[in-house]
Amino acid sequence: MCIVASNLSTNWNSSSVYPRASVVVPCYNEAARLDTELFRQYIAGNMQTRILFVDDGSTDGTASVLENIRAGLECRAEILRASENRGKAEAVRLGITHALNHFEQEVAGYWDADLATPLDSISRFLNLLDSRPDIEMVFGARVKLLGRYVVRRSTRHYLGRVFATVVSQMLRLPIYDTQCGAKLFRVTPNLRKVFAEAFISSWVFDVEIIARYLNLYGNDPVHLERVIFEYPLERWTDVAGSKVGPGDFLTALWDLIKIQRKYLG
Ligand SMILES: Nc1nc2c(ncn2[C@@H]2O[C@H](COP(=O)(O)OP(=O)(O)O)[C@@H](O)[C@H]2O)c(=O)[nH]1
Ligand SMILES: [Mg+2]
Repeated sequence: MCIVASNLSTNWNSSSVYPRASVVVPCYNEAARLDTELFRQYIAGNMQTRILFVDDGSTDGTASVLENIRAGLECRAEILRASENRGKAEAVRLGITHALNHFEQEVAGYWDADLATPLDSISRFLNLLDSRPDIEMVFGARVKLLGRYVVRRSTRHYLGRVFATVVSQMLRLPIYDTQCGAKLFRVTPNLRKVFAEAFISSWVFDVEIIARYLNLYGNDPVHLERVIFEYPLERWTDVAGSKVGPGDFLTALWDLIKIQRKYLG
């Protein structure tokens, strides 16, 4: 049995198969941050989306929190487990490849478990992909504009801006925010190729994804510029309890060097 709310948000074309999107939520030791009610409300009320939680070796109560979220909503909530922790990049890759191998969907992507980007942005991204067939991927962008609620600690904001500037120079792509944990992709043969092999970077695999697309587009950044839509989020909050520490900034820069050598050299 699957509980379904009556006020379904189905802006999407209702003639298609449901769920039309699979969204991977990587979860590592997230028992304290997972919001059971918000996830349950979203899954119950949105027939267009399947949520795939990926828990690789959490040592806290993540497994039971995920079971509670899924109870009664099994048709649109999956839990994938791996006994060994392999990092966010591999967890996301596991979830996306599972979705591509087991389900039919038009869109696949990933969303951080702390809901720094609220789940209701998923339908905004989906509507955008629906209205813009030329776009292949929608990335959340944390832009502090008036009238939006984007709250980020200033150190992370400035480190993030430095990082984003380096990345956009490296990719020759005027991208504003590569690191937001809210991204959806149209399911295409290229998406399968991009997620086929393990990433060489752990925290900046988002950049590696873009570099892989760039290779598939004949290293033509202009082509890539036409198919990526950066969506300025209405709401983004820097949720406490991040697993990224100050030392990870240096690891991230080292990962960029590895990406440059492997894909952009
Ligand atoms: N499955 C899995 N998820 C991870 C791992 N490391 C981080 N994550 C998830 O990645 C997302 C972002 O993590 P977070 O610590 O909030 O990073 P930040 O928002 O970039 O500071 C969350 O959903 C985490 O649970 C991991 O090793 N395995
Ligand atoms: Mg976070």
